[in-house]
Amino acid sequence: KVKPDHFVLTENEARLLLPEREVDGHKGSFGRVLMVGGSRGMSGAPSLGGLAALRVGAGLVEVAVPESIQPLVAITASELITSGLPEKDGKLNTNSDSIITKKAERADVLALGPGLGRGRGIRTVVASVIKKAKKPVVLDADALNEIESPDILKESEVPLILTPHPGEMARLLDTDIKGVQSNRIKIAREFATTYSVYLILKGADTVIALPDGTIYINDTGNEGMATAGSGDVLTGMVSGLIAQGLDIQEAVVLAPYLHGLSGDKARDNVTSYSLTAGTIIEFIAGAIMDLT
Ligand code: NPW
Ligand code: AMP
Ligand code: MG
Repeated sequence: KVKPDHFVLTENEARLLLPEREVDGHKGSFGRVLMVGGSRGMSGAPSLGGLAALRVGAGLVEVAVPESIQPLVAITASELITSGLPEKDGKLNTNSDSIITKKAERADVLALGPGLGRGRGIRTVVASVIKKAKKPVVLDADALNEIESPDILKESEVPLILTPHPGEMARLLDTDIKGVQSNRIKIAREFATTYSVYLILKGADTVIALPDGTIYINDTGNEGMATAGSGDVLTGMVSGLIAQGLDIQEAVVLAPYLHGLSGDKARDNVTSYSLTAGTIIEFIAGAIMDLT
């Protein structure tokens, strides 16, 4: 019997994966997300991620950003808890790593990357958090761009979830985008198995690779989602599902499905032209309603 090359999550399977809501649950039972990102000029990214985590059902989200932009993030939404981290020139400085790992101990999952910006300081922080984290870590955006060598992923004691777009994947592998796009499944599978990580390789037909080499391809979503901040929303969604106690292999398959379905509902309401990351967040509720 030939083993299938990949799986595609069906609507019924997605329905079964949605985390249960205990009727007597409190915000602690629905999980806590620590979203770390942001830099001067990119305060929106971690805020979008944090709001998306709340919309998939996380009980509590703390968004930790460079201290000078904390007030900016706080006014984006009163539902978000915010905190300031030590910074240099509007980006996290190297002293922030120990504060991040300490804060993460009180959370169920840490998301690192949206809007972080780039530079040597960020590189040091990312490496240190990967080595010291005691909770699952979702790595996205500039946290991926500042991984000096993927070998450091092997030093982690916790599950790592990576959510690169093709540009970030190409940087991680020191190759070009064409090379990534021409062989998405093979590249995703090799990376996930070599480094024992969960990999979500984004783009039309997002490829999800589990550490054992199993592949899912996501068939929800549309071109309207090629819009600033769309990936930051996915980071929040996967983190919010992990915080609620979903197995990581379930969360990495369900999050892209729900993200795409939310994007499809957003398109049906505002067109693929006018779709923005904020609209995807608005339609997470409609996507969940379809599954409940
Ligand atoms: P090209 O050149 O466009 O064809 P970067 P970023 C490529 C934050 N944000 N298929 C792309 O290709 C993020 O969180 C903040 C093929 C280009 O080469 C990050 O921290 C926002 N190629 C930071 O900005 C809202 C693809 O990748 C490269 C591809 C930088 O993130 C916006 C671009 O990658 C944003 O999220 C695809 N599907 N997708 C805010 N409001 O605060 C991407 N590429 O240089 O890492 O830039 O993704 O914008
Ligand atoms: P990022 O580039 O990090 O903002 O992520 C973009 C998000 O939008 C990812 O989740 C992509 O899978 C999704 N996306 C981008 N372009 C398309 C497309 N043409 N069809 C479906 N999803 C897309
Ligand atoms: Mg992104």
